[in-house]
Amino acid sequence: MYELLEQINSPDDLKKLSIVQLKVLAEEVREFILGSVSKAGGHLASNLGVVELTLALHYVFDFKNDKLLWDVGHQCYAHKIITGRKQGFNKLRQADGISGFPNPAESLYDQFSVGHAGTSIATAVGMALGEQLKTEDKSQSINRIVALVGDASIVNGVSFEGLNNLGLVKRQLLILLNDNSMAIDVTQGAVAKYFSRVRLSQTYEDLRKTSKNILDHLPVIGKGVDHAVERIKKTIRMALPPSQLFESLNIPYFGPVDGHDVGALVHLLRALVHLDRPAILHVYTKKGKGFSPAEEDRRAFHSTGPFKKNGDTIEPVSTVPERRKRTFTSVFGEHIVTLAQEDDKIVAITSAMCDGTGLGEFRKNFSKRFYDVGIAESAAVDIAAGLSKSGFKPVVCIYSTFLQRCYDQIFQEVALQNLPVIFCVDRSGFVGSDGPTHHGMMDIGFLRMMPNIVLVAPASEIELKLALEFALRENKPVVIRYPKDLVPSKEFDADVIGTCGKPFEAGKSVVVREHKDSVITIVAYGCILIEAVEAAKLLAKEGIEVDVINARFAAPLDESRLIDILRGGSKGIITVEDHRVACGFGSAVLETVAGALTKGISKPIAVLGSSKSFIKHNSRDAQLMQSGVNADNIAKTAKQMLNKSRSRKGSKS
Ligand SMILES: Cc1ncc(C[n+]2csc(CCOP(=O)(O)OP(=O)(O)O)c2C)c(N)n1
Repeated sequence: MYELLEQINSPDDLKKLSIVQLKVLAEEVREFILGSVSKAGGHLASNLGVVELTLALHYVFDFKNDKLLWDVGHQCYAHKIITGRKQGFNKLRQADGISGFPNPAESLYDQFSVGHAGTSIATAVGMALGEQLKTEDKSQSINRIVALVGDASIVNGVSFEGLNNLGLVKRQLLILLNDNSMAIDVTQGAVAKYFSRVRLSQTYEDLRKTSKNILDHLPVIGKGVDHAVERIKKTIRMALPPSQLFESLNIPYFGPVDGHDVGALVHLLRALVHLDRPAILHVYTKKGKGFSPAEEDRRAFHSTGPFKKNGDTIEPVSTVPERRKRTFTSVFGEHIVTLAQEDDKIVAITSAMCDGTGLGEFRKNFSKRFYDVGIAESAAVDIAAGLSKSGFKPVVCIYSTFLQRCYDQIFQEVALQNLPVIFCVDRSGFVGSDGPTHHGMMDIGFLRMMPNIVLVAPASEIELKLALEFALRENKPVVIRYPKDLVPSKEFDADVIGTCGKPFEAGKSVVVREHKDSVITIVAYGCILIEAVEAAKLLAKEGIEVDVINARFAAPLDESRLIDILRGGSKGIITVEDHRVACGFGSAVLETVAGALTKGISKPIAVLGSSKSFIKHNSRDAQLMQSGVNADNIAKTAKQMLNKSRSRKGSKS
């Protein structure tokens, strides 16, 4: 079936092929990607778009020595396939299969473990500077460096900061701008408009002429380069709209060219490989190329679950029963629309993650109050701060892992001003198959030390709605964290939350289960409450009664409740969270209890959460289990605590 691909186990095998064979191989690689993603799910459309580009790069460069840096990295499947990792695609993004992002632990062909946008240019500048320092004699510097960056990621602030420093590099460094006019959604902002104006003015013939023009003037090394670059720029300027953006930054710019013509790409790269200075090659590709459902709905196929492919029609495969498909994200998306209908001061902001954060309906209903600012999380927070200053109620929706980019903006422009900005922090905790770049394991830690910020974590559907309503009432910055997960069933809400489904009150926890003979108190923060309740039921079956507290807040913490527990009959406290133990919710509890210790009260405390290591791609359930944040381990911890308490008592008597 894969006549050529079967023979490709490394880029060296690729180099033996002719250009005609490369074209055939590109189709086989596409089929292979489709087959793997349809079975396991994964990033599809961006990967289908860069197949020819990837083959051409490996054909021309030698990435055993040369360095290829991916931006975001979700588009590296073809690269992995031809760098000896085909087998891993049987279990793409699963525990013992290949990861969906570049990973140096997997292969010497990967430089950085990445998943966040905007990093490739600056890291490439750093690597180029390193090579430059190692060998002052430019001609000896044989390790070439290529950064491949998408049109949505190149506008990220970090990318621009990298470009701003490109002048430091006095040797080869090629930036490949892969322009498919899409982020996950259509690319946003002024630069995107600029690119799309240029793109619309191009015919296929223009692209072909540009390639020829570049080839006519290159390769040139050393002295002639300036003239050649100037000549090329002039000819491009005559024939095509100039790329003033890069020229004004003094970066030699080539293109735009067709990113699916593998032959032309090979010739171009062979010419550019000799350039002894940084340059940009602007390449047009099509997201979803070669698979019509993905070409037609590029947004839906950016990342997809498993599907059945029948020719060009597809049928999603879901392991989740229809009635349980409500996620924290979808509940948020619905409720924010309901609230915005009643309050026209609510505005929503996303950084290129409209669908991912559940804002699709909001955008449809309130387009004037919706802002997609592109991959620009820090700016999103400052724009929110400005909106808040103008009297609006901004709701900023950013995944936990990407919120790490906004630390200083949250500190200065929001917390220090005590502005009522609401942060809806989706993908908090383990995220499953995207792995360590995407887990949201640090938000409690880095936010709870900031004065003024209220940290909330709802445990269920009702609670998420209540938390949002609370945040809109509270005249302070409020962070609501929730996971990439289904909400617990309606029965859970009715049985467990129903009894305490009262409005959120700042810093107040609620009791969800208590018993007069309780021996341990479990305090759960957020979605993980369901595991704590399950643990309590398991223990009850063994005749051990425990209390369960739904903390609701990590800041301010319900200190008086904690002091009450310390003073009460419980033998100890177990805290549970879907977050790293270090600096998390349990640590906040420990800090409070340490204060209480000085007043002469002490009890054993177990803090359950993720350890200080990076947990690799797997299912979310498996990751929680691996971290001991599940009902069985909570119950086991309670029994251990009880046994220790009994043996202490025994040894005293
Ligand atoms: C800092 C950051 N914010 C948001 C995302 C989520 N995200 C993943 S891919 C993507 C779009 C990337 O578009 P582009 O760079 O043009 O690459 P393409 O997928 O089009 O190849 C976004 C927004 C991210 N990975 N990193």
